[in-house]
Amino acid sequence: MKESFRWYGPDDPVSLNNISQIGAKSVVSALHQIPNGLVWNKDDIKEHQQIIRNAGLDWEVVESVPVHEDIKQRTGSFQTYIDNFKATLDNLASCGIKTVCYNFMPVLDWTRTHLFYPMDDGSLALYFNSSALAAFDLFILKRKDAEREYNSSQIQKAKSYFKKLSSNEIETLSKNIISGMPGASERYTLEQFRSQLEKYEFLGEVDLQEHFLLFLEEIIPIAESMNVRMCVHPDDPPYNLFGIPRVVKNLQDLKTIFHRVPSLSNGLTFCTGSLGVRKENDLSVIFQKFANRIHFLHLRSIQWQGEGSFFEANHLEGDVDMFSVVYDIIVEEKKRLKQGRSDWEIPMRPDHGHQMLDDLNKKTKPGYSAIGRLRGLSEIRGLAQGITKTMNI
Ligand code: DNO
Repeated sequence: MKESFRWYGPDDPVSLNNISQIGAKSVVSALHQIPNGLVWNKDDIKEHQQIIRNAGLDWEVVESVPVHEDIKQRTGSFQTYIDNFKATLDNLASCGIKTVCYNFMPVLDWTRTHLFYPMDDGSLALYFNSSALAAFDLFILKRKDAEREYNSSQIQKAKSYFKKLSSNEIETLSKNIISGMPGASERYTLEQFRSQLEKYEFLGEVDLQEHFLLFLEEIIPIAESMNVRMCVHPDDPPYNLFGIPRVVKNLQDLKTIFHRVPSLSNGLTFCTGSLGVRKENDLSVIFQKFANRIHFLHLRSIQWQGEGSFFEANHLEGDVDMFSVVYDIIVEEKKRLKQGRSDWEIPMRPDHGHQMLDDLNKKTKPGYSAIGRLRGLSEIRGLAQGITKTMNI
């Protein structure tokens, strides 16, 4: 695996020098300052790339080029945004950056309800509590017809959850959900969020999936012609939220996506912490099935809490079998090496980490503090070395 680390740009409290000391070889980054939908021009890309190079690192993967809402809804200026997306890929490729992560989650990118959930050892984790989400949906956002989405026991639990919240907690919960996550390209007020959701009133799962496939049919041939490896990030969490569908959540969704557009440029970001939230998602089966098109790895674990709730566990703990995941990855890399594939070494980043030790006293990006990710990367590095040295293939 090519050990990589996410860097949010010059304002990131975790510096490029920190990343070098952590031992990562390359950087995962994006031009977060450019509004969603606009073309990333070559000068801006080169400037960012140069900053990374000056620190002795490489900008290996883009995470993410955001997909504009108009493309997902196939309304308004969607064609212009698709053309802009293609132009951005072209500019990235001409600067030598050829692995591009993106997602097709409607309205919200990744979602958590709590950003500082205390663990027994005093570190803080990211947490998704389904009753908190329902409480927000039903009693704070007060979305029209929201109660249709939940059964009576879920509504009851949401009600008691909501009753215990102070006004500060209500504010924090709302902020976490609609404008709290690092890397998300959209931030909303309650009002804006409501009206975004309303736009999906007449869009079902089949429609959204078709919009995604049509997008891929346009983008992938261009990517292929430039040797760009696109890798869709699974939905996080991998189920529908707020009554709107998600279409990159399980084996069946992935089969549909890769069946319709089979080019290897149509690839996957294998995110164990996202896919792992659905118990029926067998990570090993998914990995084997799409191994040759996995272009990027997000390694982290989650601990199921029942009814769709989970917290982010330490990388080698929780419900993701990290040993098997890393084993599968190393087998795939050896296979690619034998096949002479130049992309045999798959870029991997330790995804998220607990806020711990000195980082508890710092302002860090939720999930992206240095020490928790350093712990994750180091543990995975050791695991990978152990597996490689004892493997007989
Ligand atoms: C969270 C991330 C997501 C991811 C995008 C990919 O930590 O995994 O923000 O970057 O969803 O497009």
